[in-house]
Parts: sequence; C-alpha cells; structure tokens
Amino acid sequence: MGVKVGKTSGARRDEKKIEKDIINEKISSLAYHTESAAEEFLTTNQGTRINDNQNSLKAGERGPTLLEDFLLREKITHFDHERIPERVVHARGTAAHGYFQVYESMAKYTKAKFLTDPSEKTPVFVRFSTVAGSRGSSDLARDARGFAVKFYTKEGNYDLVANNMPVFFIQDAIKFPDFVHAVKPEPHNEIPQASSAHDTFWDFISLTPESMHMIMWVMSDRAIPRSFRMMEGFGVHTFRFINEDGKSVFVKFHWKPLLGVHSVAWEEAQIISSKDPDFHRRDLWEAIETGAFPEWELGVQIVPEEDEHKYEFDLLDPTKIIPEELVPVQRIGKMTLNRNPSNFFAETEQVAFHPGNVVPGIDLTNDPLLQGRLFSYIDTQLSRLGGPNFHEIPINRPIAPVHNNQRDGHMRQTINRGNTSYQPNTIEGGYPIQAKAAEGGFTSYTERIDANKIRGRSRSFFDHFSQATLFYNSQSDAEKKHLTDALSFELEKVKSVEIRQRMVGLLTQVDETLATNVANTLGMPVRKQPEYPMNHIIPADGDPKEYQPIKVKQSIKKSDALSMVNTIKNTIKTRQIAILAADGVDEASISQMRSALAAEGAKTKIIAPKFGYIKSATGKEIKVDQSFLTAASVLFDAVYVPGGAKSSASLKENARALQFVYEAYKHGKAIAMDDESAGLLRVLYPGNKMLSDTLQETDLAAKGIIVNVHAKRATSRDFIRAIAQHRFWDR
Ligand code: HDD
Repeated sequence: MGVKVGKTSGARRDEKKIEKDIINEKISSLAYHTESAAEEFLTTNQGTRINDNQNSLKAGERGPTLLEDFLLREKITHFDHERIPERVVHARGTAAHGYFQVYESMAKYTKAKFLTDPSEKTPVFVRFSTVAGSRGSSDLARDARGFAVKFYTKEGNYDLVANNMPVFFIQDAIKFPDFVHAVKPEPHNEIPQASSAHDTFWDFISLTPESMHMIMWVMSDRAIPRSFRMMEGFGVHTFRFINEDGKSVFVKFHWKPLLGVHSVAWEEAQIISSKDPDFHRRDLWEAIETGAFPEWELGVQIVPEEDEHKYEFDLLDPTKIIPEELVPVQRIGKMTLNRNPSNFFAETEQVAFHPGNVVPGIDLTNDPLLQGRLFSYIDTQLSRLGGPNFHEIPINRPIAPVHNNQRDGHMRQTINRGNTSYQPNTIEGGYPIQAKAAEGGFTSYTERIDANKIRGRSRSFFDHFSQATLFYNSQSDAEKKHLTDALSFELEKVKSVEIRQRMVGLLTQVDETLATNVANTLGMPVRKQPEYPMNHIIPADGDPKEYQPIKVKQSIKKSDALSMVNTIKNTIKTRQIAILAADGVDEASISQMRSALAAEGAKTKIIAPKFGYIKSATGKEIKVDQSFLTAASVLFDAVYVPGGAKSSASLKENARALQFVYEAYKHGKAIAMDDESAGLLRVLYPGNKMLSDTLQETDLAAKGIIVNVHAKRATSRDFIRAIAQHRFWDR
C-alpha cells in the first residue's frame, strides 16, 4: 500500500487526535506530545525527509565515510545519548495509569478535594519497583517493592511514595546512603546483582539493631510477591490530615489489594528469575491488556492529635507500625489501574515522584526519615532527568495550572509570556498572586516546637525488637519456616563468621527459637547477647548507655493483619492454569474444565510436548499455547492434567511433564487430575516420602490435590476452591 500524503490525511490525523484527546479528557490535560509513525515519511530531527536510511555518505562506493554526513551524525549522536542514569534505588520498575475515587467525603478529617468528592475520578500513575537491583535485573529478587502513586488532583500533584512493607530499615535519613551502599552489589566486583545475600548488607544490618523489624518483613514471603496486583502498599511514615477548620489528625496510609496478598515460594522465585525475569512486569501488563484491571482500596489509620503519645511506640518512628488491632484501617476509596503506558521511557522511566508533593489537606510530620526524603527526591531528579525542568515532562505535569516566576534552565519547554518574572510586581497587576487558604492556598500546619537544636534521637525510638517479635509471632507455622529458611539462605552466603554470629545474636532478641533454628542450619552456636559493638552505632562522644536498645511492654502479642494466611481467598481471577496434554487427550474434559475456569476469571494455557497442535482422542485438533520447552510450572498457579489414555501414557514418559507436576506439587499449588492421569504423581520420585505420604491420605482435596475430576461440575468446583487458597504450604 502506498503512503498517503498531503493535507487531507494530515487533517484527518489531527481530527483523530482531537477526538482521542476528548475521550481521554483528564489524561489529555497532561498535554502529551505524542508521535505515531503511521503513514509518515522518515525525517531528520529538523523535519527533512530522508531518502536513504541504508547507506552513509562515502567518497566513492568503497571509500571512507564523509564527516559531512549529517544524517549519519545526527542519528548516531542521538543514539549515543539515549540512556539516562538509572534511579540510584528502585531502578527496576513498571507502571500503569488509572484513577482513584473516594467512597465518601473525608471532609471531617481532610480538606484535600480528591478525598472529599465521591463523584471525582482522580487520574493516577503508579510505578512498582524493586529497590536494590539495576534496571535489567529480575523482578523476583528478594526485596521490598516500591509502590509509588502520583495523584493528578485538581489542586496539584499528590505523590504517595510507598513500599509494600509498612516499616523501613533505618530511623534517620542520614543513614540512607550507607544502607544503600551496603545492600547494592559490592563495590570492588559489582557482585551480587539484586540481592541482599552478601557480606556488606549483613555487616551493616548486624550493626543496626533498628533494622530488625524490617528484616522480618524482607525475610518473609512479602519480599517475593506473586504479583504487583497482589501486594499491599504502605505510606510507612505517619502523615497529617488537615480539615477546613485547620484541625489535624495523624494518618497512616495503606493500599489493600482486592485480589488478596499472595506470594510465591523462594525456590520458585529463583526459578522464575531465569525462566521469566519480567514475570511481574508481564503480569501487570497482561492483566491490564485483557481488561482485568487491578484494584486496591485506600486505607487510613487515623490517630487524633491528643493520642500522639498514647502508644508503646513513637508515631514518628518509621520502624514501627500501628497494629490494626489498636487502630483499625478504614477503607476510604478505590484505585483502579486501567491503561498501560504508551511508551516505557517517556512515562515509566521519566516519572519523578517526591514525598513532598502534597496538596492542601495533607501535611508532613517530623519523622526524621521523611524529613531527609523531602530533600533527596528533587535532588536526585536534577541529575537523573537532567535539570530543574523535569516537572515539564508530560508524565510529571500536573493537571492543575502552573503559574510562577521560575524561568529558563536546561530543556525549558514553557514559553512564558509577559515581561515580569518576579513577585511582588505591579507591572503585571501583581499576577500571579498568592492564594488565600480559602482559595486553595497551601498552608503548613502550625505545630508548636520548643526544643534545643541537637543531633540526636528520642529514647522513644529505641525499642528495636518488640515489633519484630510481634511480626514473627503473628506468622503461621509455614510463614515462620519460610522466614527462617530465608535468613539461613542469606546468612549462609555471608563469608564472614563474625557477621553471621552477630546476626544470630541479634535474632535472639527477636525470638529464641528463630535464632536457634537459623544457627542450627548455619552450623553455629547461639550466643544470647546481641553482639553489635556499640561504638559503631553511637556518636564519637556518645554515651553507650543512652543508645542501649530498650524493650517496652506491648499491648498485643499477635496481629492477624500481619499474616498472609488471613488474606482474601475467594477468587481465582487472573490466575494462570496450565493444562498438560498430549496427542490422544480427552477433548471434552479440556473444554469443560476450561469453561469452568474461564467463568471464574482464570486464564488457561495448553502445554504439550510439542508446539503447534495436538490431536484429541477423537481426532480433533487442539491448539497448543506453549511446549514444555518454554513453559514451566513456576509461571503458573495451578495444573490440570486431563484424561485420555494415550495422552496420559505419553506424559508419564515425559521428564519435562513430570518435572512440571512435581514442581507444582512442591510449591504447594493446586493440582487436578482425571483418573487416567492420576498415576503421573505416583510415577514421580517413588522415593519421595513427602509425596507418597500425601498420596496415601484419604482427603487429598484438603491438600489441594483433586483427582478423578472428569471435569464434572462438582470436581471443577473443588479445583477452583483449591486454586483460590493460593498455596498449600504445609503439604
Ligand atoms: Fe525512597 C525512590 C520509597 C526512603 C531516596 N523511594 C523511591 C521509590 C520509592 C521509594 C517507591 C521509587 C519511586 C519511583 O518509582 O520512581 N523510599 C521509599 C520509602 C521509604 C524511602 C517507602 C521509607 C519510608 N528514599 C528513602 C530515603 C531516601 C530515599 C530515606 C533518602 C534520604 N528514594 C530516594 C531517592 C529515589 C527514591 C534516591 C531514587 C529515585 C528517585 O528517588 O526518584 O531519591
């Protein structure tokens, strides 16, 4: 087809663009300059049409390339500068657009308009990330996950720059560069990538007792989520809400996923990292592309100003949670992600978050970690995005109008009109003018501070272990085991015996059994005292007594909200189910099971010994989605092996099929098998006691193994129920 040119097609394109802009009304106000190459000539950056993009300009067919070749030079120069520095932390990320809507007005607590008008849909852009790894690292690293939300409110951008864990490693931002240097690959050999399992990290941690609560979280399965769509988010710090009357309450922010909070097994995470390092990125992308829009409810824990000192922890300490049993989480609205970015670099890479981007009605507190963050984020964007005008990059632009006297700088896009760029002025009639609070002007909360200027920390920050113990005690047996295994794994990778010893010592402060179990796997003795040398963690002239950790009596011993066992388990929406089949499979079983699963919103794929098509027992062709060559059990949530004598017999002979089923078994996944295929499990590892013990049990369904399915309703219902359980960790 020839290329259409001329005014008519250009005008039509413009019309189309305007139409699209109207459809995306709010989003379009971000004023994207989009570029689509459809039906266009290739040009230089100056708009000159290119005739030959295949050959550089030479002195003769076999001669040297000429410096004059502006086409070649422009193209290569631009290419040479295509990369910008990756984020110093949270470099590996993926993002999506969506909207947020509050359920009921929160005007009692906050005047933030997007939280007071239930009819208002506020556009959001959300970037999920790992922390330690580089841009190209695996999604499944054991790590905290970033959960940064930019709300494009009518009163300006509000950024809730959160993580999937409610606490942090350190209490004061001055330690952040040290912490990050310790967890990043070691400086002499840049090893290991995206992993905390090495000496420098555990050296730092073993000398930083305040990190012990966060260590419980990152060693738990929360650090290896099944999906970004299945993890919680936490604002970590205590913030403030301010209402129209200027009254303030403290607030902690939570994101609660409607699909529940689910994780994978550690071994699974490691295999996924090789089979599909883009596992989380792909999962989010595909869910949105197929219309299964991920949703989270925004939760708030509200503490009245007068209760600031009521609890056994300090509200300003970012290593502490407010247990939900003490202050319940109120769910106040919902966020839906419904559009994938059009261009990764323009949006996901160039988005710039900043915890200091707040709107009237939301304010900051004196949490010393938050205070340091307020400097860091703008500062880092200056070098990452090349100058002070990064707020003009389309993804960062507010939908609220921007008027001020800031001018010029690298890559300035705005063409400011008028002859004044200062305030006060009379020449422009004084504009732009300041806004009164009643006109939406931001006013900082008036907080009385009567203090000495000191470098120091409040003693109320010194209970480093009680909430670590609370977290550990709140876990199920399986979760405790995973946590113990994770600690053992990480510490075994530490070469220094002293560091391991110090860590075991610190763990005794959290839980004796935990410390003993870890020490046993490491083959080392347990010494009861924490062995961090105090001189590393106090100022040069500090008094060690003042820095000794304390233990405050806790009002609760266990919190159900901290265990993933108590999460939502009533849906199999978007779960990936593998159907293993070969020639001779019973086609009716497949189609009945497929439709039962599809009716519940799950996705199925046929996995067969070879790609292309297989033939059913009745000779019908069935399309194969993946062969065993590229598929792996770790990429699925459950497995179904339909009947058909020939198919079952050939799968029993197929090592990859057997490995597939065994891994699904080992990772606690629901497995359904028709009669003829049930033998597959028995062929597996005859010497495996765990497996044979399980198979001898009468109630296999209780362990997530559904045999004799025949795809009849009742049994597919059992399979569906088992998939919704997510995992049978105690199989
Ligand atoms: Fe941070 C990025 C979350 C402490 C300094 N941080 C960054 C991102 C998230 C968080 C989600 C990625 C944003 C994106 O997707 O672009 N950070 C947190 C949380 C913290 C925290 C929940 C503790 C409660 N961070 C923290 C401290 C400092 C920083 C204490 C420095 C003093 N964080 C940064 C940064 C980053 C960043 C260097 C790197 C890239 C960026 O900001 O834009 O400024």
